Amino acid sequence: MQIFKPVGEKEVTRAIVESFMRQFYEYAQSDVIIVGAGPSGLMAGRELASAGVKVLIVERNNYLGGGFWIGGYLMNKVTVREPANEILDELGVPYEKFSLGLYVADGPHACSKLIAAACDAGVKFANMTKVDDVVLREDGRIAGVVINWTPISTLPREITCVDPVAIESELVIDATGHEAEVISKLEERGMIKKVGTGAMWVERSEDLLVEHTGEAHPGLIVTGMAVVALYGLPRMGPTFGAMLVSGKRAAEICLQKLNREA
Ligand code: 48H
Repeated sequence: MQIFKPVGEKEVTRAIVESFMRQFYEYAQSDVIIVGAGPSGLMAGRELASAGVKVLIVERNNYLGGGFWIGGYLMNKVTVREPANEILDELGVPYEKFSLGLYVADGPHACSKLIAAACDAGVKFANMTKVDDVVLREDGRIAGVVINWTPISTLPREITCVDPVAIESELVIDATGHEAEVISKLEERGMIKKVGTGAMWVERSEDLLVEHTGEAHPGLIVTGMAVVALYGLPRMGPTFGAMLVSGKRAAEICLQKLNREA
């Protein structure tokens, strides 16, 4: 019995290499590079790509979704506070009302729907790829990021010393969560000061996060928990509405800067 077409090994290899290289070549110049595929980065990517922007999300892990798979305390239920449930509606994520203004969804369902929405909108991904540094121009503006395969950073220098490569974009979004990794690269050069994540205060944190989402440095927009880490805002624990709303806000700011309509 032969169910499948007689296609051999070299064709499979060529299909992967050719398709990967074509995309990598094309996205070496993107409109917007988003660092981090957590909820804020995915949301920003989905909004931008829906508006016709060429978006690449760079993610150091193999899996996408960041902390959105798990709600808190290793339990896979995620919560959002009103009005972020409207974004769950938009994404087609089912949820239940727990109490006034608080909703609960299944982490895997919410996260996979958000990833699918980003893919459907046209976002491209470079996963297993770590941003190691930024590209800076003479006016201090960020013009791209320096990347390497994630496993390279885990190998001892005696075994490997592989130079990274750089990719360019008009704007970069730092969506790397608590670590605020892109911001940290500027901090290492004395160009910005990261205050560090504040103590938990759910009711204040989410509004403040959305309010502070924006351009932190010329060419660099910051979203999600990276905003909290940069400005020393209170944290919110396992509730994700602000990540989604902040991602949307970051996309709106990018669209204004790129002079495009949503
Ligand atoms: C490539 C990188 C790099 C790098 C990191 O942590 P995330 O889920 O981030 P957010 O901000 O979208 O969501 C935060 C949320 O998950 C959370 O932690 C909350 C709500 N906490 C509240 C609280 O009080 O603690 O995703 C960040 C992504 C991850 O997938 C990382 O692997 C990735 O960024 N990343 N990718 N290069 N240098 N650094």
